[in-house]
Amino acid sequence: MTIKPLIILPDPVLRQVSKPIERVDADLQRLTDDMLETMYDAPGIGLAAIQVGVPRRMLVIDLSKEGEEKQPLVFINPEIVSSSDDRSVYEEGCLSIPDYYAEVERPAQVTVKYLDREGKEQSVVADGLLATCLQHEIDHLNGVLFIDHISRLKREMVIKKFTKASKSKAL
Ligand code: GNR
Ligand code: NI
Repeated sequence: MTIKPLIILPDPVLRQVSKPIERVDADLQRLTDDMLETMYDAPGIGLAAIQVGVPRRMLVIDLSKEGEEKQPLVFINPEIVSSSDDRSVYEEGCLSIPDYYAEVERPAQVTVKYLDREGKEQSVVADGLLATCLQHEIDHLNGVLFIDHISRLKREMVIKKFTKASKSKAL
């Protein structure tokens, strides 16, 4: 297993729309394991493949707390099939936008259809943090970041800050 480098704002890779997974095979299992290891190392509660530079529709989530048994979840080709009208607000962060947090309002409950790591069709009715995290990760598959859900002024400030930082680090 390998910890992969994370793609950071403003890298345009984060704006790519990821393509569906065609085969759930050994290569995909390896990518899954690498993504889980990368997420645990960060640490984060979710990770989309595009955040490690792979434009494929898959994501991993683990909401278990430190010291508890790990609960890795794998979602391949996930699709939101329904969303509740009621909303909830969470303070979100993103491994691709380190050390920036902002409140985001999203549907409180979503039903998501997906393939599991064996390639079997599944669906989950998610609420609470799982609902928020699934929506955050599925946004990544569509090139959308949580800062796209905050005010334009705040978003432009964050992008400006990360653009400056990336220029000062470039060789
Ligand atoms: O680690 C993460 N925490 C988090 C907190 C609130 C809402 C969403 C998230 S996902 C984030 C990891 C990440 O960037 N996934 O794409
Ligand atoms: Ni993210």
